[in-house]
Amino acid sequence: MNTGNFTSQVEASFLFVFVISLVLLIGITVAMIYFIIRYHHTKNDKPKDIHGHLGLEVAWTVIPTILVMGMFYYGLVGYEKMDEIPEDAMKVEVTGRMWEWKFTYENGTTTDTLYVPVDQAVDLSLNSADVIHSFYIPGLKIKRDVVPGLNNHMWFAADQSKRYDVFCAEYCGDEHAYMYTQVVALPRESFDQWYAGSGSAAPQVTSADTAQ
Ligand SMILES: [Cu+2]
Repeated sequence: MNTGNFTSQVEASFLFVFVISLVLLIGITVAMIYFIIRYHHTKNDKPKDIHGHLGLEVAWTVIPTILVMGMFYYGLVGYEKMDEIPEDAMKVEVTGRMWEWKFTYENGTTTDTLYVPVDQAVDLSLNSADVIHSFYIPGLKIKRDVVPGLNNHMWFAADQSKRYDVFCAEYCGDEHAYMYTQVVALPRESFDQWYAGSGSAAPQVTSADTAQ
């Protein structure tokens, strides 16, 4: 189930790394157990010295290099997409401070919950008023540091009308754990209505689920 434009790509990268790790874990464990039994001192009283094996050394250099380059490739491709903000993206200023988030829209409206239309690219301009925070939307599989003096950008498009949790993912003091808000993705008409009459009661999503 997709909920954001990066979800399937991030999940595929995680699965790729996970499968490689699992195969290695099982392979190493099985080899270790086999060696313990096969080369037990009761069966082999005189150990031989081995002065290297070219074939093995090439294999254990080349194979991990290919695997790590594969992981790097997946990560790089995903990172590049996250860096290419579409021209028609809706711009929102995000300000993090101890211990709350504030959103400022192009018409000057400010909120403490982020309202966006469904299927709309949203360009978040991330600024901090004090220390380092990190803007994290697990349901959309995106996260970026919010650093004082550094204007980072991050974008997404939510493809379902839902509430998405937002956490601060960089420890920033006593109430870091409460630095929580939500992204509410609204059908286009509901969003436009709210945006036109901004300041009026906050809109509700029809579905009560919160994406995890
Ligand atoms: Cu924080």
